Parts: sequence; structure tokens; C-alpha cells
Amino acid sequence: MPIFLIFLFTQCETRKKEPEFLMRTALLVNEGHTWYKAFAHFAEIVEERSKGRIKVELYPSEQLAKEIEAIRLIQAEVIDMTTTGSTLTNWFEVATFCELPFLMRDSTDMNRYINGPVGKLMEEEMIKKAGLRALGHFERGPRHLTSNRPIRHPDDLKGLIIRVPNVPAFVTTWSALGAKPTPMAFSEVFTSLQQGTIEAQENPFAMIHNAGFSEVQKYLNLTGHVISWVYPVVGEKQFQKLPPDLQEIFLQAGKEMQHYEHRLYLENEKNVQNELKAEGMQFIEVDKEAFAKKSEKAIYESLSPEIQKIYKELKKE
Ligand code: CS2
Repeated sequence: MPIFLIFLFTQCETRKKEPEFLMRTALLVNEGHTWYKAFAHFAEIVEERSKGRIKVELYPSEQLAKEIEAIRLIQAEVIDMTTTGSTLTNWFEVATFCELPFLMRDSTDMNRYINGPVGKLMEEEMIKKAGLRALGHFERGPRHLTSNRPIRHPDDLKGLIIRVPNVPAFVTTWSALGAKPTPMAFSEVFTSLQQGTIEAQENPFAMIHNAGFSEVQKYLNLTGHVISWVYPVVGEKQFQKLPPDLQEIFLQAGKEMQHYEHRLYLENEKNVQNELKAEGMQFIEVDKEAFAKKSEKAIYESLSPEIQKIYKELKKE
């Protein structure tokens, strides 16, 4: 074979095939977080099993879009995937149960909700009202309050400017507790704490650590006010455009991503508190009961009658 033909042949062989389906994924967290690592695992599986027909591109730290914007961009088919949960309350109310303060007690409750009628309803509404398909779920640790003055009791919150996600129940809760909640995208929190435009924020240990909040917050007040989960999601329109064999690969990889993330999550939970302490955060025990008591009524009253009914049933279980 003439040498130039051999050259051409090897060039064609080595040139990477263009993927048929590009899945652009907006992530809230940075590369160190278990959600990012789980999506990287998902990307690998999907690319390998589809033989390069699907490519999943990951954009950490909300650099592609902030959570609310990411959902809108997925609906418009500009991007394709993200993680979301209670923020979906802006589209349908039952999503509030993903992250309703003082409702779930532990991971057992959480799994009962996710796998029971509430979770089923949520996944249906997600497709119908938000055009998103859940590919699994990621369990999270309890959310705690961080600040630069110790908070032991709701009375200590007076006037405290606290960042909350763009989720109505969080605004209701922290207003009832006496603080000044300010909804804000996650990627703006670090700088806002640094500049003092907000004084506090609340998130699970993993997120506090991942975002480096120990650099700008001294106290980790163990409020444990919410236990929650999020869904890794893909746009329903985008999913429906995949041929059946690729849809199957996608769904199977979604399940594997969930299990992979869960292992990483459990592993991370073992060390993360010590890491935060080593970074200088001071852990504060709080009067949890007082927090729940002071806000429960306002939370309940902010729900529609239909959601109140589900809430009462869940509380009874
Ligand atoms: C995050 C989010 O922004 C945050 O603080 O912890 O994951 C939040 O829980 C979401 O908005 C859920 O949809």
C-alpha cells in the first residue's frame, strides 16, 4: 500500500467519531463533590456502552447555568441534564417534600418517601410539569446552618441575613424563625459571604465542605433542619429523541450512577465532619426542638390543602 494511503487510513481510524447525541450537563457542585463524580461515572458508562454515540459533557460549579436557569435551558433543549429537587416547587408543589424542614427524621423516612406514592407522584409531575425525567436519586445528609456567630436557639437568629435556595419553603421557615432569608443561586454564596452581603447559609456537611465555606464561616450550628434528596435528571424531550437501545443504556447507567453516588456519599460522611473541624469550624449544639416548634405552623399553613393532606399522612407514618 502506498505510504500516503496508510497514513490516510490510520488518520481516519484514530479520528474520534462525532457523537450523535451530546448531553450537556449543568452541575451545581465542583469536581470534588460526589454528584460530580457520579455523573463522571455515568458519562463513562454511557459513552462506552453506546460506543461513542452518546457523549456526556459536565460543567461544574454552575458555570453553564444556575439551577433554575439550567431547568429552563433543558426545557428549551439548549442543555440536557442537571441535578435538582425542591427547586422544582417553582413548577409543581409536591416537589416541596424533597426538602421540607422538620418533616423527615432520617434516611429510612427519606427512602419511604422516595419509593412510595409521593416519590411516584413527583416523578410523574416532573415529566408533565417540568419536562424532566429522573434517572435515579441522590440521598443527602441533614442540612445545618453556618454563621459567624453561634446560633443555639431561634432567638439568636434575629435579623440574621441567611442565604436560602430558590425554594419557597425555605423562605417561609427562616422568616418564621426570625431570620432574614435571601434566595440566591448556590454559586453566588461564597462571594456573598465573603463580602458580607449575607451572613449565613445552610447546607449538608458535604456541600459546606465542597464549597469551602469554612474559609468564610466560623460556626457550624447543628440545626439538622432538613433531610433531603435530589434527582439527576435529563430533559424528557432529549430522552425521547434517543432510540430505544440508547434509552435503555441511559436508564441502566442512571441506576448505576445512583448506587455509585450512594457509596461515595456514605464514605464521605464518615470523614467530612472531622475535615470541617480541622479547617477550623466550631460545631455548636442547638435546641432543635425550639427550631421545629417555632416554624412548623408557618410551614404547614404555606402549603395548599392538597399538599397539607399528604403532609399529615406522612407525619402519621
Ligand atoms: C443546594 C441545592 O443550593 C443549595 O443550597 O443544596 O441542592 C438545593 O437543595 C436545591 O436547590 C434543590 O433543588
